[in-house]
Amino acid sequence: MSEEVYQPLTSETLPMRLGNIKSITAHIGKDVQEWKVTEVGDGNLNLVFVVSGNGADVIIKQALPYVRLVGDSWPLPLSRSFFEHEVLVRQSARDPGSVPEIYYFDETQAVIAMEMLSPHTILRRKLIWGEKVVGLADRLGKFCARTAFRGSDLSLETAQKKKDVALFQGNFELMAITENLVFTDPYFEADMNHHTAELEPIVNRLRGDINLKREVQKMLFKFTANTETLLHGDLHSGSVMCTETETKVIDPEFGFYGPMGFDLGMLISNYLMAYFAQPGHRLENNLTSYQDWILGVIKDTVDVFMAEFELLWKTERTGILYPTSLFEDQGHSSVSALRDLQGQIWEDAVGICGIEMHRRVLSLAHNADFEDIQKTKTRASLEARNLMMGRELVLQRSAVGSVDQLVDLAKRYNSEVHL
Ligand code: SR1
Ligand code: MG
Repeated sequence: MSEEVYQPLTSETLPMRLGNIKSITAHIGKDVQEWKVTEVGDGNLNLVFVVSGNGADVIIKQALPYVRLVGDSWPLPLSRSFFEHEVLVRQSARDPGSVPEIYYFDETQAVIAMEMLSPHTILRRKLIWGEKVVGLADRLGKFCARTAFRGSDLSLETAQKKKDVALFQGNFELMAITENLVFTDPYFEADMNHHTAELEPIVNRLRGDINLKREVQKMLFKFTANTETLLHGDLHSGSVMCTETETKVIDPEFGFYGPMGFDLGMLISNYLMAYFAQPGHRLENNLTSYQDWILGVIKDTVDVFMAEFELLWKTERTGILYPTSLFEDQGHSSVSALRDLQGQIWEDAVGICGIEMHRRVLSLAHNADFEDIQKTKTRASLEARNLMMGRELVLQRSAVGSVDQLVDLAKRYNSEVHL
């Protein structure tokens, strides 16, 4: 008996290879002659096909055995597709409706078939175009809180949590990418790094800052050693799809167990980069109001996160941590313990936020928010504000005690000239 081998799909082979899978044809229709297949992947890693037929469209995502952004000189395991599917299942259970519906998964072929989100657009594009999304902060604040809480020892039984941590340690190649590209490469001249030439003086200053490197390493230690909860692992604005009123989270292949503030911090940093980049995308007359809207989204996201986390703390604390048997059942309030934990989550989120602001400008994978600004002098001056605020967030993360302080800092850096 021959073992099935992995083969990348093409637009031509896809109908023949997936045309007899009922959970897919139930959506597209059985007549593969009618299927129209378009490869739309523009991310860093995978093939993504939109398949249309007589029914609804379906997304087929297939992992490649290498990093698409770089080529086959950088191999990457297909198992990331398995982990992506595992995370999607958990996210869907922990925050129903937050992720696309999954129709089919094939581990050997590293294929996930899922709901086509239409007419959704990648959030990063909307932020560049100056479009608003109703309910964005509410949806993602709740998503971060529910997945953080319900994937942690506050909610899970000990065996369930430990087994799941053990399972996800297998996603180590993807964690290694984050360890290098996010936490390490920005702070020295790593091979694949690049940055806008005019930024050189700022880059030298950051890379010469030993305190900064030390504090980033402390955050990396948390990334590697703290298995607090199951995280999305790559929650930037390219991992979110929206209409004017609906928001969904996609692409959790970097899923890992880590600090509860990780997803929240990465999300905020991508809003901040969108905020700082705005002068490169629009004119003075609607610049300020759109920038204010982004800052409002950041504030509301954090407020929603904290409120939802508190609600879950009060209603769903069924795990091994802070059991009600030790607190409420003894007539003891657990509110101060909750506030301690929320403070720690916030501090971690602020630190991660600053680091992500650095890596998207200095490391390998940059953001279109800045990259789409053609005039390099303009781009560099905006990136400089972002880099310097990122530095302050990492170094002063324990002093940035609230989202209001973070928003005030953003306004200050947005008015400063660093280049
Ligand atoms: C080589 S992968 C580069 C980046 O793309 C992904 O979306 C992650 O953010 C990763 O760091
Ligand atoms: Mg991705």
